Amino acid sequence: MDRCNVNGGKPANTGRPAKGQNPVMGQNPVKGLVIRGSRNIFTVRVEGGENEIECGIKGKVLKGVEGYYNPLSPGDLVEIGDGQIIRVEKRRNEFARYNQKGQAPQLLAANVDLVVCVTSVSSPPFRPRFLDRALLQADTAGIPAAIACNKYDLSQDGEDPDIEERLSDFERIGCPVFRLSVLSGEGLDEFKRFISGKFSVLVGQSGVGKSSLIMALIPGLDIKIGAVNEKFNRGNHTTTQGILLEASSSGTRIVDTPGIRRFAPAGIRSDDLVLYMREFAPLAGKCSYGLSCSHETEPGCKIMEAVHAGVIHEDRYESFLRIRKELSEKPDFPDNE
Ligand SMILES: Nc1nc2c(ncn2[C@@H]2O[C@H](COP(=O)(O)OP(=O)(O)OP(=O)(O)O)[C@@H](O)[C@H]2O)c(=O)[nH]1
Ligand SMILES: [Mg+2]
Repeated sequence: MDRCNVNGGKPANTGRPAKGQNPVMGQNPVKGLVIRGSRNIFTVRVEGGENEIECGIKGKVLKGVEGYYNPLSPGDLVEIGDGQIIRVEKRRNEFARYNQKGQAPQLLAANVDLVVCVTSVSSPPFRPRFLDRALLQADTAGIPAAIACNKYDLSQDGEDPDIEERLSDFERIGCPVFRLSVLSGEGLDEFKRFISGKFSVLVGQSGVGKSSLIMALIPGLDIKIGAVNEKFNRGNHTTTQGILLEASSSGTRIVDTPGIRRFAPAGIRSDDLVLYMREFAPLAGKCSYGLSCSHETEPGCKIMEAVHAGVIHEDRYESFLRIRKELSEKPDFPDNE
C-alpha cells in the first residue's frame, strides 16, 4: 500500500488532508502523531510541523499492537518510512472500549493525560451508571479521570437533587466534576483551565455535547454537531470516528470520540472488580471471609458495612453488582453491550 497524501501546511484541525507532494517518500523515517484513522488508513501529523499525511501500515501488521480491533488510535506516536507506518512507539497508556461488532477491545486514544467522562443533566438524560463504567475503565487503564456534566441551561427548575447527589459523590471519591453549559457558557472557563496543556479524551453517550464542548474550547474548528432525536431523547451518533484536535496556542489536545451507547468494561476478572472501583479497593480483603467474600450476604463484609455507613454510595454498590455479573458471564470478553 503506498497511499500517502499531504495537506501542505493546512491547519490540522479538520483532519482532512489535501493531496500534494509527499515529503516523506524516499527519505529517512520521520516521526508523527496519529490524528485519526480507520482500520487501515491513518492521518498522521509529521513531527515538527503541520503537515498531515495519510498512510497505511507497512505489511498491515505492527509489532506490539496485537489484540485490538483497530491497530492505532489518535495519540499514537509512529514512525513513517517510504510513506508507510513502520513502527509504533510503546504506549504510556491505552484507553479502550469493548467493540461488540468486532469482538475485541477498540482503542479510543493512546498516551493521554486525562479521560473526561461527558454527560448531560437532560436531553439525553443523566446516566450515572455510564459514568460508573467509564470511570472504572479509566481507573483500570491507570489514567486520571474527570466528569463534565453539560446542558445545565436545561435544568430550569433549579438543580435536580438526584443528579447533584451523584455528582457530589463522584467528587467525594476523588473525581473532579465540572458543571457546564456549552450553550450559556456556564463553567466553561474553569473547565478550560483544568484541561489546558493536557492531552484529554472525551467519552460519553451520543448527544451529550462532546463535539460542541470541543468547539467551544478550541475556536475555529469545523467539526460536526448533531441534534438530539426528540422522540427517543438521545443523540444521532454524529461523530463517527475519533479525532485528535489541538489548540496550538495552549498546547491543549483533545480526542473527540463517537458516542458510546453503553460503556462496557473490559479486561477485568469479575473477582478482581473490587480492586478497581476506587472507594471499594481500600476495603478489599478486609472482610471476615477475606478475598473470598461475595460482598452480598456474608457477616463481617466491609463493603456492605461501608454501604450502610454511606462510605460507598448504594448506587455505586448496585453498579458494582451489575458489572461484576456481566464480567462473570463473559470471562473472555468481559463486556456484553
Ligand atoms: N441545551 C443545550 N444543548 C447543547 C449543549 N451542548 C450541546 N448541545 C446540543 O446537543 C446536541 C448534540 O451535540 P453534539 O456536540 O453533536 O453531541 P456529541 O456528544 O458530540 O454527539 P455524538 O457525536 O453523536 O456522540 C446538539 O444539538 C447541540 O447543539 C448545551 O450546553 N445546552
Ligand atoms: Mg460528536
